Amino acid sequence: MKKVYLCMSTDIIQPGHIHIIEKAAELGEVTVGVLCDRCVAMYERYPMFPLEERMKIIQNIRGVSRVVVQEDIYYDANIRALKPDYVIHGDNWKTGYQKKVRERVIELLAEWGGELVEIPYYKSAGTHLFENSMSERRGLPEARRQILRQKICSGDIVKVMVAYDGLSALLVEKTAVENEKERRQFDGIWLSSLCDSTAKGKPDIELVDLTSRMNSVNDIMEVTTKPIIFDADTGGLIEHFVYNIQTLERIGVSAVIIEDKVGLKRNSLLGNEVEQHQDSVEHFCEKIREGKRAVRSSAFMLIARIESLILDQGMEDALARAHAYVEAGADGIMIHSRAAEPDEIFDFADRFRKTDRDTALVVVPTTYNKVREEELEAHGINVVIYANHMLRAAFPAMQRVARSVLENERCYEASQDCMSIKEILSLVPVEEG
Ligand code: SPV
Ligand code: MG
Repeated sequence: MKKVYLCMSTDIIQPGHIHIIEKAAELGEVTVGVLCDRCVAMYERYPMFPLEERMKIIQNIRGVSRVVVQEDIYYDANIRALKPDYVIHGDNWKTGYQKKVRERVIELLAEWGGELVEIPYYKSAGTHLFENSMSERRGLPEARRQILRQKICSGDIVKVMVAYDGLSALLVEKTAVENEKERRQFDGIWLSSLCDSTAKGKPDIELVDLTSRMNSVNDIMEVTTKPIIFDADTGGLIEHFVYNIQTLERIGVSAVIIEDKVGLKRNSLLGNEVEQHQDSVEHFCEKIREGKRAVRSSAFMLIARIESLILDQGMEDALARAHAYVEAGADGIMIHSRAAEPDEIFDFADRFRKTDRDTALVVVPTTYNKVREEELEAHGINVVIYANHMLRAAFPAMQRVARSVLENERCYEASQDCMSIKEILSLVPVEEG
C-alpha cells in the first residue's frame, strides 16, 4: 500500500476537504497532519476548535487512516518521519506564503522519490457563501472577545496596533508581511483616546464624549473582524462607568482599559510636567468591581492600567496596586512607563509574575521603543500595544502635501507623494454580490 500525506488546518469540514481526502485515499493509505493551533492562527484565523478536537473530527472521516500533529507550516518533520510516496495538496498554493512551503515539499520528496500530487482547487456552489458567512461571524462581538482571550492564553505575544477610523482600522485588519518562516499580522486594534481625540482635532483630556467615541468604534467594527481594545481613559465616575461599560460591551468592544487617575485626565506621556493625580487603591478597586459586575459576557475583559511609574510613585506602589486590582477582579494589568529603556517594565513584569502567572500583562512601548516583542514575551508580557504610530505617520504626510500645494501654487509636486487615483479607487473595492 502506498503512503499518502496531507496537511489540514481547518476546523470546519467543507465539500472541498472531503474531495481531497477521497482523492488521497485513491492513491493509498492516508495520514493527515493536523496543523497546530499556533500555525493556524498565524496563517489563517484562530481555530474555533482546539487541536485535539480538530484531530478527532478528521480521524473520523472515511478514508483517513491516521492523524498526526504538524507543528510547523513546513512539512519537514512529518514527511521525513513518514517518507510518503505522495503528498497531496490543492493547486492553490503556488503563490503567496505557501509557495516556499510547496517548493520545500518537492525538494524533500525528491530525496526518496516521492511525488507531489496537486488537484484543482475544489469549489462547490456554497463555498463563496460559506466563506462570506465565516468572515461575518468572526466579526461578531463575542467571536472577537473569544479570539482575544484565546490569543492571550496561547502564550504568544498579542500584537495590537492603533486605529482611530475606518481606514486606519482597515489597514490594521489587512496589513500582513511574509517571510520564509511565517506570515505576520496584527492581532487586535487599539482605540486610543489620544488618537481618537487628535483625529477629531480635540485634546486628550476625556473631552470627546462616549457617543462620539462610539461612532469611531462602530466605523471600525464595520470594516474589521479583529478584537478591539478600547481606551476608556479613567472610566469617569463609577456611577457612569457601570452604564458605559455595558454600552461598550453591547456595541462590540472586546476589552476595556481604565487607568487609575482622577480629576482632569492628561496624557500619561506628559508625566509630571502637568498636574495629574492617581486614584486611591480603594476607589479604583471599587470601580473595577462595579465594572465587572455590570458586564454580561464572560469573555469581555476589563483591564486595569497602573500609572505609578508614570507619576514617579515607585515600583512597590505599582506592584501593590497590580495585586489589589487583580484581587478586585481585573482580567489584566496594563503597566505604563515613559522611560526611554524597558528596564522598569521588565522589573515590574518579573516581580509580578513571581506570584501571578495567569493575569494578562499589557504594555505600551511608545518611549522605550527599541524593545523587541520577543524580549517582552520572555518577561511574561502578553499584549503589546503600538498606541499612536498610525496617526503620527499620517499627520506629517498630510502636512507635507498641504505645504507643497501652498508653496507651488499647484498640486503637481504634491501628487508625487500621493498614491495614484487608480490605487485609491481600488483600495476599498465595491463588494460583489
Ligand atoms: C492612548 O493611546 O491614548 C494611551 C496611551 O492612553 S498613552 O498615550 O501613552 O497614554
Ligand atoms: Mg489614552
